Amino acid sequence: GAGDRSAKAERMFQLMDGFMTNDPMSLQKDILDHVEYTVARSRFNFDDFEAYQGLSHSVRDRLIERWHDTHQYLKRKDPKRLYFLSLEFLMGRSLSNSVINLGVRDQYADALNQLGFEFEVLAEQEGDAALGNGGLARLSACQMDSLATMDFPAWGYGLRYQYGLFRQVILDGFQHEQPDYWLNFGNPWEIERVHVSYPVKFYGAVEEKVLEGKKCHVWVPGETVEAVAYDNPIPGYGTRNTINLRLWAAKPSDQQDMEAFNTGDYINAVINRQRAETISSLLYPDDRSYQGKELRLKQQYFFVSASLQDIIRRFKDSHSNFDDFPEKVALQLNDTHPSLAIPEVMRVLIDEEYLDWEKAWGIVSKIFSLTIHAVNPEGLEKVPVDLLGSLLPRHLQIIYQINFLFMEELKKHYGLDYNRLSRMSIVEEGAVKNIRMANLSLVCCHTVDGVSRLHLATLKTRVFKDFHEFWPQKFQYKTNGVTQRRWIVVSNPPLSGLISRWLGTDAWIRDMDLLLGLRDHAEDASLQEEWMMVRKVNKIRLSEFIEAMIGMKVSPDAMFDVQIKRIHEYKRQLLNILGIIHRYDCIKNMKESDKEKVVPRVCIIGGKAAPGYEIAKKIIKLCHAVGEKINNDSDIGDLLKLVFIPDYNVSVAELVIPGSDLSQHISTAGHEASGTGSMKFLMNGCLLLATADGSTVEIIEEIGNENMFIFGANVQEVTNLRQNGLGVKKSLQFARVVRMVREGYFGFKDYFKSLCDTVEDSSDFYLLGNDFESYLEAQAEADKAFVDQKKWTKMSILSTAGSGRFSSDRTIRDYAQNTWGIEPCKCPS
Ligand code: CBF
Repeated sequence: GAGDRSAKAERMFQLMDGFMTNDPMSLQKDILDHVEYTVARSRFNFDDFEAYQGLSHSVRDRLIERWHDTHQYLKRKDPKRLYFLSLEFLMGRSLSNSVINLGVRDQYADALNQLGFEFEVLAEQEGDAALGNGGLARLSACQMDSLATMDFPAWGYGLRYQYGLFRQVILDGFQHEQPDYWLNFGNPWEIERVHVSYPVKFYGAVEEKVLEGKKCHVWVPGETVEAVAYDNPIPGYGTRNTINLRLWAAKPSDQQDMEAFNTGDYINAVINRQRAETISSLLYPDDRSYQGKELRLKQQYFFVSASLQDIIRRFKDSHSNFDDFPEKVALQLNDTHPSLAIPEVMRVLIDEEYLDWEKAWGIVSKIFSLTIHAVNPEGLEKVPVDLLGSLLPRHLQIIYQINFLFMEELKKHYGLDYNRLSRMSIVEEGAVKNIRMANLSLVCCHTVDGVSRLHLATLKTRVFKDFHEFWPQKFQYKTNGVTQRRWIVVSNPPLSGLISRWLGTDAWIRDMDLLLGLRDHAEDASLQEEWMMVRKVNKIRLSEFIEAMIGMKVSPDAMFDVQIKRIHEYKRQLLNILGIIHRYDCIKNMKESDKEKVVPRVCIIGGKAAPGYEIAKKIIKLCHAVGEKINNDSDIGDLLKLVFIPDYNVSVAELVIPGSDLSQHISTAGHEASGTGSMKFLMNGCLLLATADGSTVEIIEEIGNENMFIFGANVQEVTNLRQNGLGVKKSLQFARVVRMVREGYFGFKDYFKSLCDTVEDSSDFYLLGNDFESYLEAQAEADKAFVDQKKWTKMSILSTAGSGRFSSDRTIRDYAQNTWGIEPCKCPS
């Protein structure tokens, strides 16, 4: 009875005895208990990895406590919640970030010391969670951190891939891909929720029925798969709020294959059941093209359907009808990958909740918003109608109906302008009929965001020109940002401490605009000295890492010049390598006495090429071939080194960025939607060598041209050059370095031919030849500035000082106010 229940609750309360404590004894006991009972190793005999496991389970307990409290509190308050749907989250490691956000980093370090362990050493035991490809996926992770830190009532939803982004192995300079089975040694940061699972349907047919005098659609599926929830608590910094990232794994459904079992085909029935798990088995490793793959479409619908069942169940727990659904639910589509959520909500509201079309549409048109991350119309997702119709027959009907009504609306506005109608239609006619996922999203979302100011201009004038003319009010932009918790506090503790000392507060960790205060001290000799010391420490750490990774010794006194990101023609790693060849060629042909004037450089390149992207793979090979030549040339010595860092990932970035002097963001203007790597370097006081592309345009406004090295054609010039047929005059220097590659100076003559062809005269789409001269000039400016270390240090301080605008806290605040309409909801401490 009720009496029993309250007595039980009282007993539980006594047993729980308030929050977990963080004194050294309690922490040590927790860690050792987990080593003994969770990891099942003797507390008298365990190694670093087991200590890491015990440690992370102890941290996880503290996360869970806050996470429960946050959910209880939000349940009681019932604020409007944001649901962030993304197919990719690049979380990296969790341990250091968690203890910093929980405010227990030093307590754990002390507790471990007394046990004879070092926190830093144990933190190195953790593998990266790489459930994403690049910028878009790491942005999602940063945004989750900001949502939690600023107390927004938010959930992330995604897929729990068994294989994350492939491991890059370099053999003889060639990239090879190996599977990343990241769950091999368990994942202490997730909580399996076996009881939180939903059936997801595929294939089959739609039957029309009349129920209580009303025509209804009943989807009879051909296959059902179960989605099981895995929860990942995301702690905010300086708050008790801890939000949830819920990732779905596919498991066979109990309803599946009963017939086969009954007919005695036991073996095949078991094998068929295992097939269900393939849906969440792997992350597609291409960050640009997603076209027409059945498994990819299944993944998209699988995570969308499970998430929406979960969201609607939560809503229905405290609401009896759907009238205030838009006041309680904001659904964010991270690119068009989750856009099947739109027809799915329509289907649930009409076929399962029996709302009529107008009412359902009224709701749908108020809840969805979209962020576009692509710049190219060719990069937008399309799904063949046949594929969609066979996998999701009811959704195809709904999409056709949305399109029919949309076309009618357009006709009222534009008359029978068939060209415009066909451009804007959700259905693309042609030899293969396709559904244009971007058009579907644009029709149904109340807001469409670009990721930088320049990107929005591109969307308005090029990619979605027609849509912008029709619905100008839908289009906004929120310049991307990154979280300073991970990208300064976790990855650069010496700088973090230095900033807090000079500002007299660590409040900048929640309010990055405070960094502006550093401007007042930029010329202060003692700050400059401390700043240089911190940079030196980080450079030494990076040189040690390079030596451990590839066995090469590099001098921390040289300028560390870094380009780390996915390998793409538009990101122009090839321009960087050709520039390095030019530098090498100059030193080689220099008089011995002139060599003294050369600024020694260590050029560092890292990044993965999509497995099927031939040209990108050739760029990696070229980097190795050139490195082989330069690094072994005794005429060159320490004046120039070229290092390729294999298997670039989040934790490698955490180490490389703080140790960099100069970083390159050199995409052909108009091709990078935003770019976020630049912001991480900027925060860490690294100077940028960049084109006026993506969010660099806004970085220039904050930092000032004089503190950066900007070069190359701007967007307008790129357009003009292309309109004039690319027939630009190439410099002799450019022709020479390309010829060196073409003629086999670095070996592999035949292999590099097609790579050289991409930059020959009229085929040089990314305009390397056009920008080469100004690139070399910018590089020469960087050399000049580096010689004057005082000047360089001032520029470095001013870079950090002006980086506040590029915190994801600012981005998220803007989304909350202007796109999602959500308010903070702070759980009491
Ligand atoms: O908006 C985040 C990032 O997304 C991309 O990586 C993407 O579309 N996958 C863009 O290429 C970046 O410019 C952008 O910063």
